[in-house]
Amino acid sequence: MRRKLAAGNWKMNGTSAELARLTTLAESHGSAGCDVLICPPATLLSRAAEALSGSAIAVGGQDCHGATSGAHTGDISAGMLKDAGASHVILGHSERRADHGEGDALVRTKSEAAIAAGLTAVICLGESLSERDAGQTLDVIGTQLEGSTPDGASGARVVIAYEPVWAIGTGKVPTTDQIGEVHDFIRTGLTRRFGAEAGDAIRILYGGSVKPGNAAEIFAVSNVDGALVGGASLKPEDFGPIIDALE
Ligand code: G2H
Repeated sequence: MRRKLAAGNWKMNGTSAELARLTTLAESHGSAGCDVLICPPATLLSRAAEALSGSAIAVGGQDCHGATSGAHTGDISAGMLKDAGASHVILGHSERRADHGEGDALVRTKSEAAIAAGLTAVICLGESLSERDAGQTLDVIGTQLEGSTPDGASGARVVIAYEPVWAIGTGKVPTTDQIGEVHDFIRTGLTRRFGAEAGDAIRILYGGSVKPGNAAEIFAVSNVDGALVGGASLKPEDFGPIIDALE
């Protein structure tokens, strides 16, 4: 039985002033009936970990470098994230793929680095609107899944997030049939590659305009094991009800 996961991706939002929101979230959802993860900007990571330390809410990074250390100005290694208090890291988010030209091979290298450092990699996949309109969704997802996921993936160390690019921050959400089709397809791909036991243990999150008002409907879809939430994770009054819908 896969434990559900509500993951918040703060993206490039938040300064010290917003740390109080984590204390509020810890008070209301510090021991929820599902796993809860907050991925703040790297600048807040250690203080977020401190603010959440008395709770079961985990903290994660939003990206890491594929190397353990060295001459990579501006980058952060997986080990550094772990040292700052992270247990997870989001990798291959479509905003990284678009803004920084990240491809599947690099995402896979980063995932391997994350796992080697003891982190759980939250690997993001998603098709663009033109790819969906061209009927290429499953081909795109299959290629990204194969190329971005490291060998030997396990439920403890890998989470997949399906995030259709056209649904991110737009308020547009796929139908439950569309979500179910892709999540079932990813599940089949995972069990084929990693075997029935490991493939069945890897959680598959949905991401893209998840809100308190649509969360329950999305979470009822087969093979949806939780959500990767952007905008609605920034405020406890929005993220709290999404966590409640998962419990
Ligand atoms: C997709 C998601 C979080 P939002 O990027 O990863 O963002 O919920 O704002 O669409």
